[in-house]
Amino acid sequence: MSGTDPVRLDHHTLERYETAWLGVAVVLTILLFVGVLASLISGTYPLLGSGTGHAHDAAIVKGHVDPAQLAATPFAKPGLVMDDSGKPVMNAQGTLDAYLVAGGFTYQPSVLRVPAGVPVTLHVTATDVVHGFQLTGTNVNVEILPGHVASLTVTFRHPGEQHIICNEYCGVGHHNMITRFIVEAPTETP
Ligand SMILES: [Cu+2]
Repeated sequence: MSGTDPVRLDHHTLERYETAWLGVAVVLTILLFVGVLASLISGTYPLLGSGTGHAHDAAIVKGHVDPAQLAATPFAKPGLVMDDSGKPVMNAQGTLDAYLVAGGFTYQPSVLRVPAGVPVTLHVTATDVVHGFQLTGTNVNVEILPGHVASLTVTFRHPGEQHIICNEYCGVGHHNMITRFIVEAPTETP
């Protein structure tokens, strides 16, 4: 007996190790499949934003909206949220809200008038496929998914015209997807 002899495992011990490690591999494989299936079923995606606190936001839950039920949401009236007299409604955070819908190779509204110098929170969703939403010449650039609401706040500093374009190929009318933002100088001081 010398201490330098390599340890030799007998046949039965080797088989036990093999079985044990095979079991570990099987468990890991099952966990992987369960994880993938669970994320597919629960629809786990990163959220870009949730509701704004407006009462009519009830149909938008944690940045999700049913594309087939947009009529029950503020997306039914795309554009700035207005009061009954047609004036934009300032929310509790001191920003304006605008709702935009991408789909059918257009954005609605096709023209959005916003005041300069006031933060505007844009809520954007898609009705059909994935679209892009890029404010040309700026770093405003988000991906719009059906069923999801991307919310981002933008302050237009200078009066003039800006364009939103779709930068994710969405079909034959992709190149027509454009919406204009007309930034208006602040009108009056109360
Ligand atoms: Cu497109």
